[in-house]
Amino acid sequence: MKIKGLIFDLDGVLVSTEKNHFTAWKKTAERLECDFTELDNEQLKGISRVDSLKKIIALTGTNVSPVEFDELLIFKNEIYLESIRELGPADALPGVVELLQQAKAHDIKLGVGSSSKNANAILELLQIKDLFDAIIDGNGVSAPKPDPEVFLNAARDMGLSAAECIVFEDAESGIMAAKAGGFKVIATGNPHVAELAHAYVETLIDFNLSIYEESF
Ligand code: B16
Ligand code: MG
Repeated sequence: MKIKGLIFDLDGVLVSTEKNHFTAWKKTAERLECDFTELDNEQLKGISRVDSLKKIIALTGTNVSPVEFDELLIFKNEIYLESIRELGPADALPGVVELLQQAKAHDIKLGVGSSSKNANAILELLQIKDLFDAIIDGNGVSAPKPDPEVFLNAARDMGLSAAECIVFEDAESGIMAAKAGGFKVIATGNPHVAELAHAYVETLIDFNLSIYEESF
């Protein structure tokens, strides 16, 4: 099948902000007297801010009021935004810019499908936003990953079907979302989820489109 579009998850695929999310969630969890670990954080990768906080609260076995819930969301996002303030073009993950430029040169459409409500700001900091034909983020869906909506909306905005696109993901929730939408998925950057996807590349430097066009 001729591949006409590439759709990228943001955090963990285009840029390595998962550590920033982890640190911000850890500080938020401390307010709930919860000892939040990197292993716990693995379950949050790719899922929305609201769903992430629900999972952390479930770890504590307690309840919080709706007002406190909203305060915790704001607290987490403020720490996160402060930590990514100095992100710049050099922070795009290895192979990202080269792959985007190669794809553009071959008239392949480019999309972003991210759960993050900060996606547009991060793409601007990386100075790659203008390369994308479609950007769907956490503000543009009614059902977050693992629902396929984010990727289906990206493909729709690129004027393509799911079968014509490849999705790049680093998280279980995103891989499940892409598969549910009928996309071929390449996992990258996270060997823990390699088995769940159709293929795995350690970094985008290792991705060669012609190989996948033949095998998919
Ligand atoms: P925000 P992705 C996801 O982005 C992150 O993986 C996840 O850790 C985060 O909780 C989620 O975005 C929401 O992010 O708080 O910035 O709206 O991997 O789908 O690009
Ligand atoms: Mg991700």
